[in-house]
Amino acid sequence: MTTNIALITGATSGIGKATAIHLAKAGYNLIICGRRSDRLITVSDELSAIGAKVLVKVVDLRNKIDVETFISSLPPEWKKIDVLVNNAGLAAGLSSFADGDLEDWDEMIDTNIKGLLYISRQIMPLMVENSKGHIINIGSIAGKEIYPNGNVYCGTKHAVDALTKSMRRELAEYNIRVTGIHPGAVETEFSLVRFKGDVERASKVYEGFENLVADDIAEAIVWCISRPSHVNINDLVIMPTAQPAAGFILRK
Ligand code: NDP
Ligand code: 8X3
Repeated sequence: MTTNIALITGATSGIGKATAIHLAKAGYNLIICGRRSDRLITVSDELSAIGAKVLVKVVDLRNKIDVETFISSLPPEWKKIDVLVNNAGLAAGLSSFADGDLEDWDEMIDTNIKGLLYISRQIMPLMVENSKGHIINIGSIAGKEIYPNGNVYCGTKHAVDALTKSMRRELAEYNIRVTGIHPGAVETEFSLVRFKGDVERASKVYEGFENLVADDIAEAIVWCISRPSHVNINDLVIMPTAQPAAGFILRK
């Protein structure tokens, strides 16, 4: 029996890394990518120790030529991708529109929307050819609601939500499942990235309440893909109990 293959974008930290570990434990072989090569090697070693075969690729998803080369140059045995987890993404800054940094806007739009599209465009034909597959798009509560100064990040995640619905509508006839996962606050490197390395500001985001951890989301992803093939989990919104709405956290 052949082993299933999952490709996870942004597997160098946080939700992507946790998902890679959970999928390795579930018996998957993994293609992992991200920009930080040292991190990819560390994660790869961890996955190999669990028993998974691993293919590592350093790639910036904003570069459509590199994304195309990455997938077209995969060895044939790695092209039968069963699961694509579109996880790579970021928030950059937390400012009003009037104070917004255009570089931040470009980075979020280019990564969260265009990067997700570039890699999906390469993998969908492979899944269509196999008449099976499962695409998991990591959206956010910021793709369901908005919060003060979330503006462009919220816009990119609303776009992910719309793209997820469009993919599901279009790919069902090829037996390809599509799931949107929309977390609230998960303690990862997310806030450190958003606040550009300001450790104190980033750690304050998670003070005084019990945030989600990356394993919470990874477990949900494994649950979605392990449902029987006639069952598609369309959409999961997963929140800390203390965060009943976007941008609203009950802190002690
Ligand atoms: P992390 O910052 O820990 O992880 C983000 C991952 O995305 C890293 O592996 C990073 O890898 C990768 N990445 C970012 N930009 C690029 C790029 N241009 N090309 C390739 N890879 C890239 O944050 P999270 O784990 O929290 O974030 C994962 C996803 O979850 C994101 O889409 C985020 O928007 C979403 N999310 C997060 C929430 C949270 O509260 N943490 C809540 C809701 C959704 P590298 O830097 O090595 O390239
Ligand atoms: C991030 C969700 O609520 O931390 O996508 O902004 S939140």
